[in-house]
Amino acid sequence: MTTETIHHRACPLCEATCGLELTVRDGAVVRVRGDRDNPFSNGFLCPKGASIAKLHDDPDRLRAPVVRVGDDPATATWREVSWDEAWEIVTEGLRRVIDRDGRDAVAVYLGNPSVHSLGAVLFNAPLVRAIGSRNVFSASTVDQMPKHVSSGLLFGNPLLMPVPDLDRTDHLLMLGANPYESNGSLCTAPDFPGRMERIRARGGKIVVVDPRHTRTAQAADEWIPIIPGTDAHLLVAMLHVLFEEDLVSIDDTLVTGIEAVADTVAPFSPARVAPVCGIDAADIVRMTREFAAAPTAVAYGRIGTHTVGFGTVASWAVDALNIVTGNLDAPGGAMFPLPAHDSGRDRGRGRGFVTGRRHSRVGNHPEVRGEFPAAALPDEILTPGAGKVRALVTVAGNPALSIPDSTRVADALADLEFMVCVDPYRNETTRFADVILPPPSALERTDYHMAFFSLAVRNFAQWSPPLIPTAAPQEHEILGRLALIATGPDAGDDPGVLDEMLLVGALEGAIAAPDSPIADRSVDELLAVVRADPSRSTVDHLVDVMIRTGAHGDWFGAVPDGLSLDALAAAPHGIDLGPLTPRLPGALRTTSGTIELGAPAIIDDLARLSAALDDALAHPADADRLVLVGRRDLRSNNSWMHNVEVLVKGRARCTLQMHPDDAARAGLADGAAAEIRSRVGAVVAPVETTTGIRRGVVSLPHGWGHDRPGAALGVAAGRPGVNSNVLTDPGTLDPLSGNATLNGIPVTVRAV
Ligand SMILES: Nc1nc2c(c(=O)[nH]1)N[C@H]1C(S)=C(S)[C@@H](COP(=O)(O)OP(=O)(O)OC[C@H]3O[C@@H](n4cnc5c(=O)[nH]c(N)nc54)[C@H](O)[C@@H]3O)O[C@H]1N2
Ligand SMILES: Nc1nc2c(c(=O)[nH]1)N[C@H]1C(S)=C(S)[C@@H](COP(=O)(O)OP(=O)(O)OC[C@H]3O[C@@H](n4cnc5c(=O)[nH]c(N)nc54)[C@H](O)[C@@H]3O)O[C@H]1N2
Ligand code: SF4
Ligand SMILES: [Mo]
Repeated sequence: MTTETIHHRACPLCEATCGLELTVRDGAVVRVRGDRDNPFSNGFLCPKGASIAKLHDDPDRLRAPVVRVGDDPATATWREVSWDEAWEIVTEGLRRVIDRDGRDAVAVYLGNPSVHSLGAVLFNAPLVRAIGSRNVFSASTVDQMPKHVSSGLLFGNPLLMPVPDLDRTDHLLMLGANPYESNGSLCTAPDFPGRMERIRARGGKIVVVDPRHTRTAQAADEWIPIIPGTDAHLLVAMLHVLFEEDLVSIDDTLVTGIEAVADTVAPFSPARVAPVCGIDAADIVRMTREFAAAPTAVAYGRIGTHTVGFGTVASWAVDALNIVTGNLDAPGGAMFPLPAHDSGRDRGRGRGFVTGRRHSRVGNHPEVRGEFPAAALPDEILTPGAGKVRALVTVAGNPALSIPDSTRVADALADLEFMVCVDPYRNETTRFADVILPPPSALERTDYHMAFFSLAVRNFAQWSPPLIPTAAPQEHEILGRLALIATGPDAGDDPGVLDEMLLVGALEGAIAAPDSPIADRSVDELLAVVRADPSRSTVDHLVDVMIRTGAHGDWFGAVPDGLSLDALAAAPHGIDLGPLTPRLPGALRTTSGTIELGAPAIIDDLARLSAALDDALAHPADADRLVLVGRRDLRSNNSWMHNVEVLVKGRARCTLQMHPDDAARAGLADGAAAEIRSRVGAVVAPVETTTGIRRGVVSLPHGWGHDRPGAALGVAAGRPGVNSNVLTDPGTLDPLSGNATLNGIPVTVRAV
C-alpha cells in the first residue's frame, strides 16, 4: 500500500524563504508546490524551489565522507570512508599543521549556503573560535560586507540592516539589484516581483538603476542605465541636491553629523558626476526631487552597488538618502525587522563599531567583522614566510569559482598541505580536499532561517523539522566535531559538551538580559524544559531558547500566549507577526546613541570618491572601452545548482551579453565565440547580442566553469560554461569593507 503525506517547510535555496508544500510517497518527495497557506509567500514558488527534491536525489550528492587518493586532483581517485575513519584523517591533518605551525596556519572559508543551513548558522562561530586562527574568510567579502560596515558606522550594529518596506512604499529607487532573477537579497520578500507590481498598481513609482535592462528594469516605470561602479557618485550627487534645494527632513535629535555630510557632499553637483555616471544632470535632479516629494520613498541597493570599489560609500549613501528624507524607520521607507528570535543582535552587547583590530599578514588588510578579504586568501596561502597558511577548512563554499582570480585560487588550493571541506559535492573547490564531509540534504535537516527573518519585509517565523530521516550526522554535529578536533586532544570527542556549552550560554544570556522576565529562573530548570522533547536536536533547543526569549517569546511561561518552538511546530505554514514597526532609537548601538551620519570613515572615503571623480573627468574613457558586469539567472544559484538537469537544460545561460553596436565593432555576431580578457586573465564565451545592455558594458554570469578535472558533477560538466572570476581582479577592493570588486572590470573582447 502506498501512503501519501503532505508536509510544509521553508525553502532554503535563496533569501526569499518561500513556503513549500511537499508530497511524500514511500519516503520520496513526489511533488513540490508553493504553499498557498503560507501567509508570507502565499503559494509563490520559483523553478529552484520546485526542484529541491532533485537536489536531494542527485546521484552526485555525497552521502558519506570521501578521501582523496593521489596528489593531483586531475588524476586522483576517491575512496568512500566511514565517519570514524574520516575523523581520524581530519584529526591527524589539522593537528599536524596546528602543532607545527600554529593556529594561524589554518584558514577557514565560510560560503553562502552556510547562512541558509541552521546547523552552520549556529555552529560556524564556535568552529571558528575553536580553530582560533586570524585567517578567517567568507563569501561576505564578495557580497554584502559594505552593507555591514555602513550599518556598523551609522547604527553601531553591523547586523542591523534596514530593509525596504515594499508593501507600503510609494516610491522604490532600486540600484544594482535584479529581484526578478534573484528573488531579492538583504530583503526577504517572497514574490518580490508581485510586491513590485503592487507598488505600481497602487499608484507608486519604481526606478531601477542598472547598466542592464533587466526583467526588473522592464517591470519598473523608469530605467537608468548607469555606468558600472558609479552608484556612489550618483547617490552622493542626489544627497547634494537634497541639501542644495533644502529637500531634507531630518530629526536632528536622532541624527548627528548632518553638517559634516552637507559640507562634504556640496562639491558633488549633478553636473560634475553626470559624465562619469553616464546619467544626465537633469535626470539626477529630477530623480531626487521625485524621491523627496513622494509621500513615502525608499532607496534599496544590492550586488551592483556593493561589489564595487566604493561599495561602502554607496551602501551608506543609500541609507543616507532614506535618512535625510525622513524615510528611515518609517512605514513605506526603510525599516528594521524585529524577528521572533533573539540572537543577541538586538540585546545590545556593547556600543560602537570598529574594524582593523588586526591586519592581514600579506596585504595588511584590516579585519572587518573578524574576517580578512576573501580576495586575499590566495596570498595568505602562497606567500612564503612565517604565518603562511598551510591548511584550509571550508564550509559550504566554492571559492575556486566565487572569489577573484580563480587561476591563482586553484594554485593556492593545490599548494595546501591539508584541506577539509564540509560540502555535499566534489566540485571545483572540494576536488582539492583531503577529506570531504557531506552534510545531510536540506530535506533531512531542521531549518529556521534566522538570518533572513532578520531581513524580512514582514515579521515572520517558520520552523521546518526534518522531512526525510537520516542516520548520517547532521551539519551541526559535523561542525561540532571539527571544533573539538581543532580545540585539541583535551577537548575529547563528545560533541555533547559543546552543545551543552552553547545552550547554557544562550540561557545565561537570556537570564541576565536587562529587565529579563526570567531573571529568577535557573539554567538547569530551563535546560530541562527545552530538552523535554527527545525528538529534537541541539539546534532545535537553541532555536527554542531564542524564540522564547525573543520579542514575541513566552519567556518560559512568564509571557502568556508568547511564542516557543512548540508554537512554531503547531504552525507548519509559518506565523505572520505583522508589518514592520519603528525601532529607533532603541535599536541603535552607536556610542552616541544617535544615527552617526557623518562617521569619519565615510567622510574620509568621500574624499577618495572626489579624487576618483576628478581623475575620471581628467581622463575620459576611450569610446571603445568595455567593462564587465555580472548577472544572475532565475534558474541558477551561484555555483552549485548547475547539476540539476531541469534547471540547466535549454538555452545556454553562460553567455557574454553585449550591445549589438559593441559586438559589430569587435566583428562579433550573435553566438560567435569571444575572448574576454582582463588585466588578470582571459576566458572564451559565446556572445549574446542584446539591446538590453548599455553600450560599453558586457555581462557574464558567475558560478560557471564546471570543466575542472577531478570534479564529480555529471550534469554540470555537460554545460560547463566559463568562470567569470578568472577575470576579476583581487587587487581592487573596497578599502573600508575589504569587499571584492566584481563589477565594472575593464576588459577587451575579440573574436577567436
Ligand atoms: N564574479 C562574481 N563573483 C561572485 C558574485 C558575483 O556576483 N559575481 N557573487 C558573490 C556572492 S553574492 C556570493 S554569496 C558568492 C558565493 O560564493 P560561495 O559561497 O563560495 O559559493 P557558492 O556558489 O554559494 O557555493 C556553495 C557551496 O556550498 C555547497 N553547499 C550547498 N548546500 C550546502 C549545505 O547545506 N551545507 C554545506 N556545508 N554546503 C552546502 C555547495 O556544494 C557549494 O560547494 O559568490 C560571489 N562571487
Ligand atoms: N536565481 C538566483 N537567485 C539568487 C542567486 C543566484 O545565483 N541565482 N544568488 C543569491 C545571492 S548569493 C545573492 S547575494 C543575491 C543577489 O541579488 P541581486 O543583487 O538582486 O543580484 P543580481 O541579479 O546579481 O543583480 C545585480 C544587478 O546589478 C547590476 N549591476 C552590475 N554592476 C552595477 C553597477 O555598478 N551599478 C548598478 N546600479 N548596477 C549594477 C547587474 O546588471 C545586475 O542586474 O541573489 C541571491 N539569489
Ligand atoms: S524564490 Fe527562493 S525561496 Fe522561493 S522557491 Fe525560489 S529559491 Fe526557494
Ligand atoms: Mo550572495
